[in-house]
Amino acid sequence: MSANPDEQLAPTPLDPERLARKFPSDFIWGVATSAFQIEGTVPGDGRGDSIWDTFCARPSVILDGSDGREACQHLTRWEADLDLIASLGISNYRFSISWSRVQPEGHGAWNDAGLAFYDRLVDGMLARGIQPHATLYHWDLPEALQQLGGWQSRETVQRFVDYARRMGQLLGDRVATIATHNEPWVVATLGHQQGIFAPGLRDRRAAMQVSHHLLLSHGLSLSALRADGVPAKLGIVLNQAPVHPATALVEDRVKAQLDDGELVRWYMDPLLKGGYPQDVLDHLGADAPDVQSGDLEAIGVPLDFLGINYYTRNIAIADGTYDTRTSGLELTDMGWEVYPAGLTELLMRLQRDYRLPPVYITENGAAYADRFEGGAVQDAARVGYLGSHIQAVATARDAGVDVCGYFAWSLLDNFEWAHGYTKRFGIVHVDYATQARTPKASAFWYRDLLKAFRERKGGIVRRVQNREQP
Ligand code: GCO
Repeated sequence: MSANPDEQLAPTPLDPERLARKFPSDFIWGVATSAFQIEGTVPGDGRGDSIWDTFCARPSVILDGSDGREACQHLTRWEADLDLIASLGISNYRFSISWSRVQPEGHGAWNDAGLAFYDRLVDGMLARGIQPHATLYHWDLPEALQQLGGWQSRETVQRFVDYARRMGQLLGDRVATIATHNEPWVVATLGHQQGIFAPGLRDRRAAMQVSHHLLLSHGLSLSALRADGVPAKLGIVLNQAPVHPATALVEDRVKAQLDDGELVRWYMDPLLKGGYPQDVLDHLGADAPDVQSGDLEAIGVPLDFLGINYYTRNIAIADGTYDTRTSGLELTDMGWEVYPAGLTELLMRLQRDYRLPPVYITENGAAYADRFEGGAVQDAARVGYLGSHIQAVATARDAGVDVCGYFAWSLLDNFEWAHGYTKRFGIVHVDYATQARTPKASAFWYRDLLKAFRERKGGIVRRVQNREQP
């Protein structure tokens, strides 16, 4: 039940004032980016290559043949970018650390210039009243570690723990949260099984071993950071979606169950239930990962928070592929269905099936073919997307799910992985020729929402009692 029953009669999710009142006063609003997608490089910055540099150099894997060398030049423009965040009234910023920038080979020597960059970045946020939320691994493994076997090798797990501890030492007392990994499913499945993301392997056995090593490195580094006394809240970020069968046919329903197992339960079960799902293990057979004794205990260490990235629902079809254009739903420029109800559905299902820690929506957003006209970008579709998904979060909260934060993806248009610079997810437009930043209408709408949130009266004060907030 909403505190203001009349609101349920007039659901206009785009009205900032009405929407703002649906959230408690301690709700966290932010915006997100990742290192490889925005930072770029400058000669002499000391950053080592990551697997994404190597991958981009392969012919035909990136849609526009681009790479991360320029990106948004955030490395040199970070102060103006933080000013921009502050000017929009956004008080939380989720960023990721490039491992090969701080430790070029992924083991051994540290790069002082890289350490100093994140040190200043975090201080720069705090000076502007922005809470930092760090992600340690957003897909950019140091290439030197890939040469030694990458995430297929158990050695990489220990390298990651060492890296995590160094970052804990450097930033752990100033950042609000530290997420170990961003979307391990993407790293394992798109990177090692489908081969469309770095490092570009097509080997299911490798992918599943990688998924286990990612989870193990999460658990071990989380325990190490805790033992080191790092005060930041510690967690992990998973990409999740409800999986719907394309038809009522039994084969599509069976496929949906398996897809859910691979996407959701494969990660949630070891983190929160102590083991991998049996149906997926059975399906994998000999491709199931080697799990050593003690691994599952290490992975299941309690989380301070769970980050969920949600973009769209998934459709399972036993034969062939699902064409989103047949759905009749509005599509984003990625061809993804706009399906906000899926976020509520997902959250309620997770709440039912797991003992959840506090949840943040760590990414949610949409690419549109924005037009820069008359010095502005009128991205009404993105406003609609964000508004309807924020409403979906409010609905899940009303149903009792402890969602305590929301981060829009993304602050800036940026390097969208295999799509290069052809897809624009930003609430701020980037002109790559000049690097000029122009807030889109969605940025102003988000600013207005946050302003209404800060100034609102008569909203819900606090639903979830007796819990420390990060
Ligand atoms: C993600 C990614 C982002 C993507 C976004 C849009 O974590 O999925 O973190 O890097 O840009 O999802 O595809």
